[in-house]
Amino acid sequence: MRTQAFEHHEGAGSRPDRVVDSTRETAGRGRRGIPHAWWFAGCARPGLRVGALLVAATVGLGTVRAAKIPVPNGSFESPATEFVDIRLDSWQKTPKPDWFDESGGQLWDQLTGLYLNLPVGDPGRIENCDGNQAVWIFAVPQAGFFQDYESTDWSSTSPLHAFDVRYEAGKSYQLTVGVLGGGGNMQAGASLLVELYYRDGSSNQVSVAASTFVYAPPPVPGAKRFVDVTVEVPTVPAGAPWAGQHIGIRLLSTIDPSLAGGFWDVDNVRLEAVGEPVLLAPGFFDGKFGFTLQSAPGAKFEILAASDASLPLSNWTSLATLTSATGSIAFKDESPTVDRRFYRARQVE
Ligand SMILES: [Ca+2]
Repeated sequence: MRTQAFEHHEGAGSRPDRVVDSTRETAGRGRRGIPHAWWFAGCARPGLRVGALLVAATVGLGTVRAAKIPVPNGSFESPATEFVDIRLDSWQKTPKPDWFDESGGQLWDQLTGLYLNLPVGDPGRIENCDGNQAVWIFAVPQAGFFQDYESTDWSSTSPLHAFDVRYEAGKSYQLTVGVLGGGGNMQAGASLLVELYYRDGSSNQVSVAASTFVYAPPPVPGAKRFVDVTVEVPTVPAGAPWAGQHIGIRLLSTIDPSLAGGFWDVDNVRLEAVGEPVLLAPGFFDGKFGFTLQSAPGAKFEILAASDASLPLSNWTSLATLTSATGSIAFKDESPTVDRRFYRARQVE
């Protein structure tokens, strides 16, 4: 007798659900961590199918349901400048490669820096600049900067330990960066890497996920606007090498040397985490079926039920709306017991 099953289900939201768990075995065999009442109920009701628990994560990355993670100086507003400044607070510049020759007067340190956006009415103004300032990155191979727990900036030679955020198992992440190409007669095909990484045991920066933005001149020159480039890290498995490691963000010119020239404008580095909602510990409690909903703290869910899991969402019955203040909240179905019922938790806020 299969008494409980967790199934995979395609959600109605902007991304597919995850497999929550595989089918489990017969009740009455005793499983650690399952309330005794559940096993008693299961044995006492031979033939009862408790159906399936589904997680319909209608939450999508980048929606308001994601938790924002502050990135120190993510908008490049510091230090404040009235024109330009090659000092970047909180970000460590990539080291000068041996092949870069500073004898011509251009220093590696000058390939990145921040600037004050131009005033309203100036054709060079970037319309959707976040705050007052943004940065430039010259389209030279390996020019760029990064930030993690161990990184430094111009003001320090020792790690700042300011960006103290780790990849947490069960969560997914999205990095978003505003990028504008074309500065200084940049050539088509110039590329910029936007990356999330972690440091391995030897302190090497190991990529977890990355996007490469390739410049293509607009067919019709228009107002200057940043375009959001996103990098998504899928739900972190507990056994992933980056689970529990500090998050690192890197912006790097990956241009082919033959295309070198011009510069990128970059602004508004944003990082968000989404806690994967899961339904746990199903069982009968005082004769009523219930389970625990685990999610990101503060998330609000609607609990829905149906006799047929294939029914469209609009045909499911709403049982309750729960706000999970701590990230873990119990639910018990108080409605009359039925032979078979499917449940899903839909995040609504
Ligand atoms: Ca800014």
